[in-house]
Amino acid sequence: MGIQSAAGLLTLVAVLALAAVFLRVRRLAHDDRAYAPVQGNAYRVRAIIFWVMVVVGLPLTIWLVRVNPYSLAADAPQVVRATGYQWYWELDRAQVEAGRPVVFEVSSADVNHGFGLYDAQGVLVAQVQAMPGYINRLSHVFKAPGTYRVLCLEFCGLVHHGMTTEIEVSDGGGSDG
Ligand SMILES: [Cu+2]
Repeated sequence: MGIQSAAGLLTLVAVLALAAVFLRVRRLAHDDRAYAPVQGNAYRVRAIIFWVMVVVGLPLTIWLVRVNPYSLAADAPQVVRATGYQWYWELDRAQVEAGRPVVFEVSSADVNHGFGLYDAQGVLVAQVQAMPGYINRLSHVFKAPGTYRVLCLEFCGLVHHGMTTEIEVSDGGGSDG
């Protein structure tokens, strides 16, 4: 199970637990009961929740911040300028490292093209429009090294289908995750 699914499941369980508490409070609200014992119980529950948060929540939070993918933003991106032509791509570099952010600055010299990035299995991993007069920035972190292909995603004329090039993604090595 990935972190996303685990977080989703955890949230669902927490929401259901909270809903159960609300329903129970609603059911007990009409009971005529002495205040002091209820207050004592509540304080005990509160103390337990506090220590659970300290013992479980604090280490969990620290761990989650460490694995947070957004911390990669601090890393200087690898910039690739990509320009579409009828009917080929021009990249100012064809090699980047996996595990580090890459920013594709995508434009076109003639008509609209579509900059589509495909992995070795032919799965589209990222895409952006290539437009004349505009530079569209596409940020992507390649998770795995390998040969990726760029295909045109916008029908742009006679040899649209031949508009492909490759990007070599090497093992970052220096990346500490
Ligand atoms: Cu095209």
